[in-house]
Amino acid sequence: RSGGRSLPYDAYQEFPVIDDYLQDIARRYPNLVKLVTPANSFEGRPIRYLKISTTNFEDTRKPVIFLEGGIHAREWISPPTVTWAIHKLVENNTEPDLLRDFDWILLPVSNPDGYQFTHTNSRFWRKTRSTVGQNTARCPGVDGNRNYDFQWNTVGTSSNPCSDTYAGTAPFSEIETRVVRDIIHEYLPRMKLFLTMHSYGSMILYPWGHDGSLSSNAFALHTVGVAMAEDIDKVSLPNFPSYTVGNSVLVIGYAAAGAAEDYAHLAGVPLSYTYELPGLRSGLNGFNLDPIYIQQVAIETWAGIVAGARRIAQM
Ligand code: ING
Ligand code: ZN
Repeated sequence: RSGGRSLPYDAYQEFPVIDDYLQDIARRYPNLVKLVTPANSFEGRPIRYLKISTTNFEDTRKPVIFLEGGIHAREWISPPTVTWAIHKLVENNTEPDLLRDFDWILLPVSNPDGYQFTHTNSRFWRKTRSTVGQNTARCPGVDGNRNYDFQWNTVGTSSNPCSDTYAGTAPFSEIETRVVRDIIHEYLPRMKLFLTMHSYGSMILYPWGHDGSLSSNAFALHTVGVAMAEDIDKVSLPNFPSYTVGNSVLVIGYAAAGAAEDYAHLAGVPLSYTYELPGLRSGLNGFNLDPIYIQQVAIETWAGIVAGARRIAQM
């Protein structure tokens, strides 16, 4: 376990190590950090997030920024970008305005069962690990990013439980997506920025992801998206591709209904994005970003988050 020390960023960590880190941070910084465990996963692991606020989280009218990672189990570079945000807000704060001006919700591993399964059993597992309804022991799991209740199971999804994009038996059939849904609704209308961290492709995607149309807030979504991408590219490496910003369907090339990005935006979060973090290789190898790059991606992604936050402050 992390035992009072900062999480290592030279290797991908198993779920219990990340979970111990969250508990440890909450113990070490009780005036700044509150640990919340709203539910356990299908297999009984704690789904935890941190609420970070210099004042009483529930009393302030500060805008809330919500970072979520690890819904897709194999996208290993996702959780460290969220834990690095914790590190930069709490353990090594060099941007005091970000605590002065915002409250933060940080959920590094929303799908702990799938994430741990990729460490112990099957590296390229994507979904949850639930076995209810259609999900049998033969074909467990639901695609968390197809399980939200907006245009559910209409496009880019499958009704076959063996598929990697299985939408589930019903919207929000998964506890892992209900947890994210409940956070969004609890902190609206204060929640101004929602980022769901995926890999890979070096893209910043915004709604609508189910049909490629633009939301009424598209101008702000694009402007803030470009600001985030520019600040990432400024501190990125020469061998990393630069970020592409745009509507999800236009940029990634396929439509998908029931995604977190669309649901958060529909619910009322004005700035809702899917980050596709760098992969550097093609096919499944893209999910195996060399661990020498974990810290680099964490640092540059934090630059993007900072840019997004500071744009909110100006809005
Ligand atoms: N990518 C996202 C996915 O769930 C996405 C991309 C998001 C497409 C939202 C459409 C809408 O397929 C990854 N890497 O999972
Ligand atoms: Zn993903």
